[in-house]
Amino acid sequence: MNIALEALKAFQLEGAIEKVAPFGSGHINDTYKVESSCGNYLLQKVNTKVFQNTETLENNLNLLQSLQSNVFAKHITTKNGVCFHLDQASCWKLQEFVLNAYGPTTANNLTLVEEVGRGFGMFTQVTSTLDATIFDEAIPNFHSLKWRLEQLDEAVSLNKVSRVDDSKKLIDQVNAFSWIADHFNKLVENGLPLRVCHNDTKIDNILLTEDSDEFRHVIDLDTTGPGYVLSDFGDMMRTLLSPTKEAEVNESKIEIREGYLNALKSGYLSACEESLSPLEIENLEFGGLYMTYMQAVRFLADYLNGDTYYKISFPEENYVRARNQLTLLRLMHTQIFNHKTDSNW
Ligand code: GN1
Ligand code: MG
Repeated sequence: MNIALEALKAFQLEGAIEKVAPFGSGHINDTYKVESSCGNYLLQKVNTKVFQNTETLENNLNLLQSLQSNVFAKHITTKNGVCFHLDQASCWKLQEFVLNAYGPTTANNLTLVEEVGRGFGMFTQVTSTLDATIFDEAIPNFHSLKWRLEQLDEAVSLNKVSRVDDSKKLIDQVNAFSWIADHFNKLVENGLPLRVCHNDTKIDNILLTEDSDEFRHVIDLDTTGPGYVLSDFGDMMRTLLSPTKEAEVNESKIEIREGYLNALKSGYLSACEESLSPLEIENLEFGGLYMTYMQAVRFLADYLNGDTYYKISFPEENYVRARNQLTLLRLMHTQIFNHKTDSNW
């Protein structure tokens, strides 16, 4: 905790620090809740093995803040007037801890799903005035499925920790869905626009008001940058349609719940329909396949590489996560797409 206390000294905080404690369940960064005599904050230690270019993080966050929108939680700047503080070993940022708000981890009713959709829809709407090309990718190729598939191929051929034989079933399932990448490329060729995306719209990255579940802020903005609407709508489908968490050990609990997709879509479009093109609106649901597939590929590659990227809490966690994404993908494909797509799908 000492490193966190030390880092806090760099920020423009007035009150005396009373308590600093680990908070949340992100897979990449370390988060702490800070209680002080003049308010509470969230301090984040950014994983600089993953986010190697902190200048890009600073520029992208400044671009978002130039919108002066309360769709985003307020960040506290350092005494030097920047958002990110670099010390010898780490990179830190501080934001206000929003009172009477909570971050959902699963969605258990349609009203909540609609509200999460509306919140991320507001993000799409408010950022639609910005030119996506003035943002840099915080992590190069972050949502390039082509690159993610190449990474998986490499992990299979290197077989660093001898897990390939036991993962054959999942590798075959990934190969059977490779048409998703081709279909995505066709959409881009047909004019799917590049826009500013959050690029990590999983349910955990939104704050809602306690009791009323009303949208407060979109959080975890580090991956914001150029992208396609399929990413942001698709990651919500991936994390909202089933009641299960990513590492659910009981695969049979994964399901696509009745009415959830409609609620999500209606909440999302209520906030941003006017800024989307017809091609984007027609293909929102394909985003669910695209993102769930990409996440399966990423978890599986990490498992085969020996768990070097995502935090794990039990040895086979990345395998279980990849298996679950593939199960969810199959359910989406049969239940959402079979009645509305041609036989090539
Ligand atoms: C990571 O940091 P966190 O837990 O919000 C990951 C996302 C994945 C997600 C899967 C920088 O998000 O891309 O979709 O895990 N972030 C990064 O839960 O890789
Ligand atoms: Mg994140």
